[in-house]
Parts: sequence; C-alpha cells; structure tokens
Amino acid sequence: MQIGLVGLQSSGKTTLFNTLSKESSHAQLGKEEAAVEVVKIPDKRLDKLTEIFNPKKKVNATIEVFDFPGLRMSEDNKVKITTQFLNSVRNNDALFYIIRQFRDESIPHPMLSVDPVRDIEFLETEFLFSDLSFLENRLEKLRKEALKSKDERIKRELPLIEKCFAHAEKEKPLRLLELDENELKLLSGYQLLTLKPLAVAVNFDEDSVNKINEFMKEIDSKLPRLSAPVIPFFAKIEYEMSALEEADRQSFMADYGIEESALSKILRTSYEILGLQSFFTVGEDECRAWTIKKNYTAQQAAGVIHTDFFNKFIRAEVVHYNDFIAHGSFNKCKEAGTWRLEGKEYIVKDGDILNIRHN
Ligand SMILES: Nc1nc2c(ncn2[C@@H]2O[C@H](COP(=O)(O)OP(=O)(O)OP(=O)(O)O)[C@@H](O)[C@H]2O)c(=O)[nH]1
Ligand SMILES: [Mg+2]
Repeated sequence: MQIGLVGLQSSGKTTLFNTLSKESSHAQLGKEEAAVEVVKIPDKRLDKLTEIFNPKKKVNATIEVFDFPGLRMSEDNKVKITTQFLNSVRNNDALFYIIRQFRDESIPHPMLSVDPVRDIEFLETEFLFSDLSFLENRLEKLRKEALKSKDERIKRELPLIEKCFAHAEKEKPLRLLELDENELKLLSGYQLLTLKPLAVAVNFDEDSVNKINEFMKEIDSKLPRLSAPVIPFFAKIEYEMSALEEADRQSFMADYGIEESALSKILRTSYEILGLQSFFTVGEDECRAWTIKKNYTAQQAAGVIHTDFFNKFIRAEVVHYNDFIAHGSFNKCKEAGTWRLEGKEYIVKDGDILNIRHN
C-alpha cells in the first residue's frame, strides 16, 4: 500500500515525513521527486505475540509513504499544479493533504497568507478539475466508439463515465458518488484523484492546541463536501520528539496534551480510509503481521502469504488474538473451543491468528 503526502509548499510534509522514520531521513527540501519511506506499522499485539513465541524474526506490516514536493508560486504569482505532479500523485492508494495552520512570519506561504480552509479547497478543486477533464475526454471517445462498435466493455463503461462526469460537474468529489464493486473495478485503471481515499492532516503550532475544536467545526461548516477524516498534528514538536527515547517521548507528549503521535494517527487513519485490517502468523521462526482488506476470506488472506497457499488451500486454523491471550496457548484455546478450523469462505477478522493448511 502506498500513501502520498501532498500539499502546498512549506506546510510541514517533510517535517512530518521525517518523524515517520527514526533511523533515516531520505527527504530533501526542494527536490522535484517525491521521497519514499517504508514505514513499519507499530502493533502492540504483534509485540506481545513476539514476547510469547520468542521467534528468530519479528516482521511488522509496512506501508509506503511518499513525501511529494509542495506546490509553489510560479512566475505569474499563482500556485499551479503540473501534469507531471498529478501523474505521480495518481499512483498512490490513498492521499493525505498536509495543510498548514501554523503561523511563522519567517516561513512564507506560497499564497502569502495562512488559510487552511482555502488550501484544502484549492487542492480539492485542482484534483476535481483533473478528473473532470479526464472524464470529458473519455466520454467523447466512448461516444464515438459506441457508434461503430458493439464492444461489451464500451457498453458498460459509457453510462458509468456519464454518471461520474455529471457528478463531478456539480463540483462534488467522486468519493461521494455511490458506486458498486463492478463500477469501481471498471474505473480502477484510471486512478481518478477524487475517488481515492482521502484524509486531511492539519499542521498546528504548539500554541494552538486549544483552537482545534473550533477549527474542526469551521471545517465542517465551510467544507460540507469534504467527507474525509481531519486529523490535527504538530509537525515541529513531533519532529523534535522523534529523537527521544520512548518513555521521554510519552511524557513530552503529555506535557503538550498530545494523546497520540502523528505517525500513529496517520497509520491508523490509512487503515481506516483504505479499509484495511491485520492478521497474524506465529511460530518459532517468525511472528508476523499481515495487511489485508476487510472482508477478505481465509483463502484470499492465505494468498497474501503465498500464492501457493491460495491455490492449494485446504483449511485455516483460526484463533483470535484476544482468545489466545485470554487462554495462554493453542491447546487451552482448543479446550475452550475458541480454536477453530475454517473453510476458504471464512471472513477473516482483524486480529485473527491464522495457520494455513495446504497441499
Ligand atoms: N513554526 C513552525 N514551523 C514549522 C512547523 N512545521 C514545519 N515548520 C517549518 O516550516 C519549514 C517547511 O517545513 P517542511 O516540512 O520542509 O515543509 P514541506 O511541506 O515539506 O515543504 P515543501 O517540500 O517545500 O513543500 C521548515 O523550516 C520547518 O521547520 C510548525 O508546526 N511550526
Ligand atoms: Mg518537503
């Protein structure tokens, strides 16, 4: 899974990005290309399982985070989005708008004033225009083709693109349009920007903690079509904290009234907007967390571990993490009836511990 941090220049993307990884920082200011980091997803349940099984290896689930260069003012005093930028952003599975709320005279804003609502609207509008122009071209092409071809795909796609275009024309992001699984499949190759799962992360300065509630209300009333989670964070102090040991960081965070780190919020929100969950595999060799979509069957989950496990799937041994911790061992779980053998249609739950039986 890939998530992209996008926004205007100097909104705090790279500062946030650098808190994601404590070991290294690959990002550089002002580069044309996005920097990327593979971020380990912290999981207390995996830590606990590792403690119990004492395996040779512990493998966290990971997510790739892309830090995009910010949008800046061009020579005609306007902030512009290039096609190249849009195309690289398109490759992400989900987007995070990184929006500046902090005020600092020494750091100029590319639109010359700090106005988070305006900045969110700007990104939304640009992305919507990009989708609209794609849909318009596609529509024209499909209509021409429909006249001379009886192709099944064209027949199915034309009304869908018409529906999307009519929706986007009303200046509504495509994520607000109700689409079924088949329709989403037909659209998936086009990588429409306003159809992507979105979250908005707002970079507050440390003195503004008490303004957050008011700000959230303002977003709700001024941007009713946003329909994306809004998460406040504090790039600067979180970056300073990221160098500290865990215990010191906890007390530092408490001093500022920060309940959850930006990293944790961003990863949790990514899972939410992408509809993801985790399952575990355990053993003496390895304890591992895997990422799958919600509603994945046991067979699909097996396929994430290995394609052979999908093809040669027989059954899955399943215990939920909570049951395992409550009873202490697989044998105790068997006695209690919480250890089960499930077939390939079983819908995996977040926190299931699986062992795949295969040919
Ligand atoms: N005062 C203050 N400064 C901040 C805060 N967050 C970031 N900065 C500063 O703002 C400047 C720009 O931050 P970056 O993280 O590089 O911003 P960016 O969004 O990556 O910028 P571009 O990549 O150029 O678009 C840096 O000097 C940061 O130290 C903040 O919360 N408060
Ligand atoms: Mg940057």
